[in-house]
Amino acid sequence: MPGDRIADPWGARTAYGPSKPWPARVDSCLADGVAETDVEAWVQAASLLHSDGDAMDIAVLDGRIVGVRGRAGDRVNRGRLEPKDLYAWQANASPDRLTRPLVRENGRLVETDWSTAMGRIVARSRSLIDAYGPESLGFYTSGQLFLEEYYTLAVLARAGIGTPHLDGNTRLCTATAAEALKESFGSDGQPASYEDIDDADAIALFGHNIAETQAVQWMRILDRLEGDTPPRLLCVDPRLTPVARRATVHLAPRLGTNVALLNALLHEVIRRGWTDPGYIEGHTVGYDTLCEQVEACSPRWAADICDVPAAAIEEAAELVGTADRLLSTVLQGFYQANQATAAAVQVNNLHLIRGMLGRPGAGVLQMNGQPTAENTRECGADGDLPGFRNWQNEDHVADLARVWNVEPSAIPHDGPPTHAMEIFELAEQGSVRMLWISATNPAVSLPELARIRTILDQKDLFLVVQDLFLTETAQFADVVLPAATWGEKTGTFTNADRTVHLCEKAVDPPGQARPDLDVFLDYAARMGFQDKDGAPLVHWSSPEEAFEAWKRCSAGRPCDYTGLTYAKLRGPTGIQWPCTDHAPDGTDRLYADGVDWAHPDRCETYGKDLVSGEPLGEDWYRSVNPDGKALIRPAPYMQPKGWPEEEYPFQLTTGRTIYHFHTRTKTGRVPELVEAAPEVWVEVAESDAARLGLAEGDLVDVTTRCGALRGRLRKGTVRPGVLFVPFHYGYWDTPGGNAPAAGLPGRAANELIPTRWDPVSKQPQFKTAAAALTLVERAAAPATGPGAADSGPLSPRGRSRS
Ligand SMILES: Nc1nc2c(c(=O)[nH]1)N[C@H]1C(S)=C(S)[C@@H](COP(=O)(O)OP(=O)(O)OC[C@H]3O[C@@H](n4cnc5c(=O)[nH]c(N)nc54)[C@H](O)[C@@H]3O)O[C@H]1N2
Ligand SMILES: Nc1nc2c(c(=O)[nH]1)N[C@H]1C(S)=C(S)[C@@H](COP(=O)(O)OP(=O)(O)OC[C@H]3O[C@@H](n4cnc5c(=O)[nH]c(N)nc54)[C@H](O)[C@@H]3O)O[C@H]1N2
Ligand SMILES: [Mo]
Repeated sequence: MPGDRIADPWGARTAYGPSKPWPARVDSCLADGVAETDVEAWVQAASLLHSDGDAMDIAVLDGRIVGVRGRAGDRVNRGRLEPKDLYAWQANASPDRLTRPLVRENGRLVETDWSTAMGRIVARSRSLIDAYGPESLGFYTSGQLFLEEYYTLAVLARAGIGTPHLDGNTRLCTATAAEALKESFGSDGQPASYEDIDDADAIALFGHNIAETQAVQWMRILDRLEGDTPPRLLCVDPRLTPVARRATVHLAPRLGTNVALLNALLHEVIRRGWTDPGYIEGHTVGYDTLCEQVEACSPRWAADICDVPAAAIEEAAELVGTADRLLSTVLQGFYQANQATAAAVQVNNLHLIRGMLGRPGAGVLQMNGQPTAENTRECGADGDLPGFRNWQNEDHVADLARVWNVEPSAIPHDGPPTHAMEIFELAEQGSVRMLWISATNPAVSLPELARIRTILDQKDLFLVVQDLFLTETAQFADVVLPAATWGEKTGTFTNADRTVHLCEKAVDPPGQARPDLDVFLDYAARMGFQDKDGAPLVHWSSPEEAFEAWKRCSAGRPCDYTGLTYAKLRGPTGIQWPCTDHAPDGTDRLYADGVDWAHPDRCETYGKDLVSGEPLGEDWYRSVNPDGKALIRPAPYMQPKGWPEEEYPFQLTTGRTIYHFHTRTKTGRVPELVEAAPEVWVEVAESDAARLGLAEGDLVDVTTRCGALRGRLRKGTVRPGVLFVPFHYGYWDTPGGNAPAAGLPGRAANELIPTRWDPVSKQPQFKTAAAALTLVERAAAPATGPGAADSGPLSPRGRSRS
């Protein structure tokens, strides 16, 4: 095992100066008693526990996974791994993996064989399509499968069945990243590169706790901070995160006021003349409307709304306004908060008016969260059409129909794609009658869990769940399909800076578990989906063939994969798309010479109103942006719903710790990670705790209009008036536990979160609810914690936090 990477998650520094290559450092972790020389094979892979795409090799001995080692040559991590990567491979061998399909008989789930399980799904699909049409079927997938799997699912759902009800949990995760990119640049596609960290002289992190959520890129920032001419850091986060502790300027705004803050930053940048008039003139439209919008948004105006000193806002404006090479990153503190898309777009505006795009160190990363969320989006498993095609542009639909050899009318495109929150609503209302959930655990991760349980529990909803474990969600299923996972199947995926990695099969899956691709292929074959000439619609049978099929679909699109092959991806490093004959080594940055994909004939969307979310239409788009430049899209600040009130005086927010991934189906089965963060906790400001007479470690209840949660109190990391709860913890007695009984407090943060979403991206607002805090029981002893990651949990093992 490595040095204690629980207490020291980021490991030793390898300092470096600007524009130098980031030195390699190889991290590894092998099972106790196994030496590197014992390992029989090292199999190439990359991490599936965040969007970083850290490249690694899986160590195999006697047909078992016995550890991992970072790949020194890879552009993303140069050998480094973070704590979850180092330890979580152990979860593959959990004794409670699903090894056989299950079907519901007389109310109970019982083991069966694949043919029975798939037979039931096919019979139900056919009878529902006959009786109620294709729209009675819905699919809710993930940001954690492989590209080949999403593409296959998108083809079979859209052109095979013909349902518009297909979305990913990327709706909870990166819907706003995609939408913000579309609104500003006409198309999805990450502009910047991780290598911009090497060159930037200022890095601004907006609602992004990168230290805990993309810990390897934080190592890269830490290495810059320790080297010559370190970059200045701006952190915008209501909590004192590890990022905030290292920031040059930390702004801790009131929750949900991001747009007010950004408008004040834009106001100052314009007022002080820090703009790039040449770039604005040459590459953008809409600058004048922005100037009008932010004219009255002085730092003093925002100071009142955000409860941040005006002088600190001015300092932040100077930091971003005077940088020569500004890199910004945006994540869930924006995407899951009030006015998500409007706020994320203002960060794009900052870069557009400063001309900070497309060159080393200057760029914006509208981040992804999940490892493969980029692929859900580009393959069209997220509601949009594959290859960032515009569903409102008949030429784009016809082009897709050509690739699939179907009639354009076979691809549903007469309305906006159904988003996940709407799919659940349709299931609630009874019009979606079969819901197939793959690689996501909505009974813990969606808002308002009491409601989600009621939806999943409906007798008339035929529920299929494809997972590794009998999760909280799987317990409601009519059919449970046991899936193979990372290390047990082959496929590719793309990280947040467009780097494509190949992840190869290292060992066999347990029992009868099968790769998700095989399950989707089996379904397509049994359903007999055909193209317009009567040939099989899904005409591939292996991951590599699926990849080749996807390449054809991506050809000529922003996410062009035509220059990639599995053989090429077996090289020393992942490769960034677009990768073509013209750019055989991939493309480090998009938009080096202005924007490519915003032309009305090429764009992925004609834009939406940033307040109401209403589509603005082709005529509007053609009139404001006839030449296809980048769009500067202003937005007014709107006060969040769920603002504190007398009965619920706190603002609740939720998020992550470095030690766990999501609903802990993997990390909750790994001793090192469980021990580091065994239980849910509630963070409160020192001053609020003092006012309420609460001490560290006290057992408290958090309540909102939706429900209640019980956990131990932790003091000092959030701004006054805010509560923070990690969302990783599901039912009390996982695995296989029960939901909280009616009226009793649960353990999952989403018991507390109301159903509300951004009108533009439709991403749920997990980060603002009005809440109350009450004492249940005094702590028996002073609390302790691991102390390294400062927003870390209470731990029975750790040092005392003083
Ligand atoms: N260790 C770990 N890493 C992960 C994951 C994981 O589960 N565990 N999940 C991955 C996934 S899918 C995702 S999406 C990413 C998420 O990565 P992040 O977005 O970095 O993580 P979060 O903790 O959800 O939220 C980030 C910050 O938003 C702040 N915040 C809350 N409300 C507001 C607000 O109104 N304004 C501002 N400015 N900030 C606010 C919170 O205090 C929090 O520190 O992480 C990825 N990486
Ligand atoms: N309150 C609150 N709620 C949130 C968030 C928040 O910050 N606060 N964040 C949101 C975000 S950003 C996200 S991304 C979601 C995440 O929410 P979920 O996607 O529901 O969380 P996971 O636990 O990652 O669920 C993935 C499931 O897939 C299974 N799985 C893993 N690998 C495979 C595989 O190869 N095949 C199959 N078939 N199954 C597999 C796992 O066992 C697990 O059950 O949560 C969202 N919910
Ligand atoms: Mo996410």
